[in-house]
Amino acid sequence: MVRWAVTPAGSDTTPAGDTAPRDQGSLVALARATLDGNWEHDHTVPSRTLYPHQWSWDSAFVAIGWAHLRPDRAWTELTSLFDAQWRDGRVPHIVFNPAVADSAYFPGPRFWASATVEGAPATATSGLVQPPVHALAAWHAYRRAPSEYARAALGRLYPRLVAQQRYLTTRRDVGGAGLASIVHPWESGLDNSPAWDDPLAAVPAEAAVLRAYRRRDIVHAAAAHRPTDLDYARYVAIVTAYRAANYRDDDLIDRHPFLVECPLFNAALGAAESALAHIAEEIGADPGPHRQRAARITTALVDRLYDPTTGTFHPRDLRTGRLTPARTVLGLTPLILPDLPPRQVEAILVEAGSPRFGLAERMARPLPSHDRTAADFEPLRYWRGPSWMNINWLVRRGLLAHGQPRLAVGLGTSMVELAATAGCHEYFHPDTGAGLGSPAFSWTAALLLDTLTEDQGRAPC
Ligand code: 2M8
Repeated sequence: MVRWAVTPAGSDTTPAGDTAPRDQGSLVALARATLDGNWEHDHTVPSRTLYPHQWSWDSAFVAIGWAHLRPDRAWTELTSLFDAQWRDGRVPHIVFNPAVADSAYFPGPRFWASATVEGAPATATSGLVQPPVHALAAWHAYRRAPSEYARAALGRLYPRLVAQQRYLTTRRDVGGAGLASIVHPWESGLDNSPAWDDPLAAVPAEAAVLRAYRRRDIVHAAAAHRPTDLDYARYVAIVTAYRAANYRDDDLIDRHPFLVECPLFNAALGAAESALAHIAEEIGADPGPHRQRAARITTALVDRLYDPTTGTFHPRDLRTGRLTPARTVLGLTPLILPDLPPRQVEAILVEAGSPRFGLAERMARPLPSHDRTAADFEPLRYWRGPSWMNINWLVRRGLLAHGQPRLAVGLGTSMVELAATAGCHEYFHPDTGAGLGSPAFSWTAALLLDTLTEDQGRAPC
């Protein structure tokens, strides 16, 4: 069990008025209450207010948390998500709950109009995807709570995970170099990251477009923490272009306004193949092709997205052919690839340990989402500075995979302290640790549980 020094009550890191729990038992209880409160018959909503449907990569992280409390729900969560998989293999980034009003979230099911598209499921969904962390999560959840029931569920999920990979590695290989492209910042999961500023600025749009719609996010969260109206107008313009072509992926290079190879998305793609190799072995399938694909993706990621002059990974904008300049936390995430070459592992450790991110054996706060020293670092605006539990959890897995248990302990301790002090918020002020966004956020609870209850120095599954 992890031991950590909880910040004493009344210290300057305690947000005013917060009644945060202080010991391991009450932290587990808080995480359980958060997940229970967000459970919705066959899935977990990220947040009751801001995100009242099922989100793709949220469900993957959440399944890891359920594996600690109710393994049956871990498998129900992943199964309900994959029940909405499209015929081409894409796993939609949102699965809409028909019992929730269309107006509860923007853009809602009417906007996406998936029912009119051939190959879409009966349930309304978006047409985009999110980072494919599901195989990694399924394997992790299985290792946390193995059973006959879990093995059978894993076996049923396997062909669907394989189909998801096939979609991403074929139809989305727009650059033709073995990496998947994202077609919208929402597909990155780090929607508002400075990494997308340049490619997004090239998308024609006017904030006035939004007069035709009603943003729901700024009803539930401070507008100063969320993307601007102009960003949202561009988000809408990109979806409108993709939807007009029935979410098809052929000829994207000739017609789509946003096409980027993202380091996190592709690191997840490669790590998924490594996880699928483990799953295949467990259920009696052939792990060989997964291992080969994992190696190919890692090589392509290093060739295409590693910049030796900055010593970190950057997204590549396929519209210009250039790497985007911002040094965001995305650059650290290829560490989750088990076969990342030592040179890039070392470079990531240097970048992570620099004042930009502050990774250390003893660290006050987890990694921020953007370079702390950058002029456009914004500690309150989502994905432009605040700390997030899921990204820290992924980097921590990478540290364990690459033989850095002491750094993993430092990072894990800072993650647990953050939630022990502020609660299960969506994200956190990277300096004060104050909770931001939704106050009862599912993946924060799930990954807090996972970090809290594991032996921090142990090698990863
Ligand atoms: C955020 O994204 C949605 C759009 O998908 C939004 O801003 O409305 C992101 O943080 C994303 O990574 C996350 O999956 C989603 C739900 O938690 O919220």
